[in-house]
Amino acid sequence: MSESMKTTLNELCQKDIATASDAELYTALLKLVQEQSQKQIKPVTGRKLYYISAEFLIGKLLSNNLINLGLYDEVRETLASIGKSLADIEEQEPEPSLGNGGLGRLAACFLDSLATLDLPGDGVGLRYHCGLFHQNFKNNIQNEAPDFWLTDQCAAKATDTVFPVSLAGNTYSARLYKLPVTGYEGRTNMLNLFDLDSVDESVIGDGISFDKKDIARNLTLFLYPDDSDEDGRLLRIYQQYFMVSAGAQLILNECAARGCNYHDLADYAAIQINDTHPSMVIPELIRLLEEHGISFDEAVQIVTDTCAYTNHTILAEALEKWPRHYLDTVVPQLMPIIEKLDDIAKTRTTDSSLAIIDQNQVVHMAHMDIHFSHSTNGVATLHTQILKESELAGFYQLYPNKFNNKTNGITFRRWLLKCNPALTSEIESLIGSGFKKDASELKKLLNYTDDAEVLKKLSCIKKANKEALASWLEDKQGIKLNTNAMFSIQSKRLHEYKRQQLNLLFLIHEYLEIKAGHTPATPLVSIFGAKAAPAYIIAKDIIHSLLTLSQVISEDPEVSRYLQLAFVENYNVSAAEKMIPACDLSEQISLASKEASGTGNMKFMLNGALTLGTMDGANVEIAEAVGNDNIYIFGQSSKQVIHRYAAGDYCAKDWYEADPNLRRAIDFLTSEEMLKYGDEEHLKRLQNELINKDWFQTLPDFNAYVVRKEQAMSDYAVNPEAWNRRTLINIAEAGFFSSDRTIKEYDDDIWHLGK
Ligand code: T68
Repeated sequence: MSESMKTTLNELCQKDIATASDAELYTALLKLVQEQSQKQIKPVTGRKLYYISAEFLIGKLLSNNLINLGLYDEVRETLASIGKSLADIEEQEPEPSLGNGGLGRLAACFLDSLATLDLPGDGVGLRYHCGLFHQNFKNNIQNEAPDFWLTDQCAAKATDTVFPVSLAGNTYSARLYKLPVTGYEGRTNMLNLFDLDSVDESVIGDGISFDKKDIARNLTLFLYPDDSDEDGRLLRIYQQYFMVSAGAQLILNECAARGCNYHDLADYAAIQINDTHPSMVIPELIRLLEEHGISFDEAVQIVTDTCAYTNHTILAEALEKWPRHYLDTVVPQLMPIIEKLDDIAKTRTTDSSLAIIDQNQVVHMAHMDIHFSHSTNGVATLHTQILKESELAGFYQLYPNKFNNKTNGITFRRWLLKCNPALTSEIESLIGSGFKKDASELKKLLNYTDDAEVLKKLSCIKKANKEALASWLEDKQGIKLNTNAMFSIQSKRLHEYKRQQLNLLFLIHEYLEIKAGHTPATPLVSIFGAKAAPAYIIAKDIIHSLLTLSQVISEDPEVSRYLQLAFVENYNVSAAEKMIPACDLSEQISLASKEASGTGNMKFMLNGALTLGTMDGANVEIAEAVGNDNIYIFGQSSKQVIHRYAAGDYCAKDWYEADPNLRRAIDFLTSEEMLKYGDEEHLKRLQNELINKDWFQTLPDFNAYVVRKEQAMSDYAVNPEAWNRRTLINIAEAGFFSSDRTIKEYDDDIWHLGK
């Protein structure tokens, strides 16, 4: 215990901390973090990054900030000395869920790495009043409830800075909120979030529906409002423009304050456009520069030199395109500029498929980004290659030098130091603490692959993490897990391309095998965490089928001795921090070519899980790093998949009819056992989808998946020491997947910050 920390906390609490409540201690720690992070703020010289993103999935901040500020151990020990637990105090913090999944979490990891690497780089986004919905299960069905996370104590503080933003001809005031972002032994940057004072949380009833037309009261109420109707889509555009207009004004003001005369904007600012949601920053900046007296042609050049674009998907339906009349309604001031940009684009190419505004008067946001920014990057080697060769081939021919790859990464501070302290201190005892700032040092662990004691220690840490997950899940959902089993985990957004349905079919297969007397090599606990978009019907059917199967299994003692299926309710960053360290087998089973990168795959690897995956996204690079003996790869290659789509002759029913195991598993969806706990409409719809459509080619990969997973289960059971060795190799080779490496690459190739 440190006396000086105790004195500091007593002062911040204005009482003896021994008598303080968890809430009072939480407030005191927030103040401590605030004071210390202020000290790390540094003046900006040269180029500063503005990472504009509709999502920043930052998760809880208290412990992470304490780690980054070097205060964590001291605070934890001081509190422990008076019988208080930092983990309990952390429960006071509402979780900011300002993102859907990988894209938003990547933005948060990037902010951590920027500050850690002492690079000047701020985030720009929206201060949503409700983050991603809160998920709960009733009758094996997902329900959604609003997630109010803003409290008086929220670390994002209102400032006096407001910017006028014109939406559909009416002017609104965007207020700036600032949330400090601490780096590990680095600097403090800012996450700048904009909001409208008039937004009114009381308009939300008990559901998540609301009047999407009432912009003044609703604009920033929800992250990613349901866009299954036109009002929802318009609201998304209102949000996006509000964000980029206020963001662009902030950027111009900050640069001007540092001496920029706008002509030289690109020397002061680098703007990274995170997917197409912030794309309107391009015409908006041009508009603002023109207001400052700069000619249109010069403004176009300045903006191109300043902006860069990251693509996160090849799913055509996720590449935003808006009917032009939407933009005419919401941002009439931008349409003349977008038209002029489209005219310029047409002078550069005769290929009409590269137009910004197509013949049907649809505006393609990604096209505007590629034509009028200086860099377009994909997020894993395979993804970038597919962009170049197929999805964006026309653009690649036109601008070969703009295209580059930046394989994603994760911050090791949150995804190792914070979430797996036992593994962190074991690594530290073996190779020192250099890996915390230079992740490539993890390779030094390769010296211990034959050290039986180290391997044993790794498996003890894993076991303890499984116990911790089990006890958390028991408290939370009353589920008792067998911690002697192998833990396989698939946690990510629910989407057909991610293929939770393939895992479902495997579990049904296993269930039926056990019923037929074929017991598996090891007991298996299969854990899921996933939210489905509220309007995504088949995704909700998949959740329903998994929950129903879970009940079928748990009610059957003959099976549940060998097999358990647990679905973690309301999967979020905090849940991930508990699940990932407890995992043996990381399920990364997307249809090859569809997962741009994945970042969960990296988190599991870093925490000593082996990957069971397709050759998709960053799995390809994980396989390269660890070698084929230390990963379980299965399924069609991206080339085969792309070929099958191009041929247009995939017929799921043929596969269903040809493979008796597959047929048996799919038929089981509507069996008596399932119908006992499940809803026929949901189960039938999924069954029908799998037999008659299966757009993401689950069936052709079923057999290979079963074979590989059973192989993994047998390896795990038969030779635990060999398994532990392979987990060590995975940890040792994870260094490449640090977001510090990713950020260095962005800086070296695209941003050149501080220069
Ligand atoms: C993900 N994309 C990719 N999109 O799917 C994943 N939100 O492979 C990749 O690792 C990750 O980005 C980071 O690059 C998303 O998470 C969204 O969440 C999304 C899409 C549309 C609208 C809003």
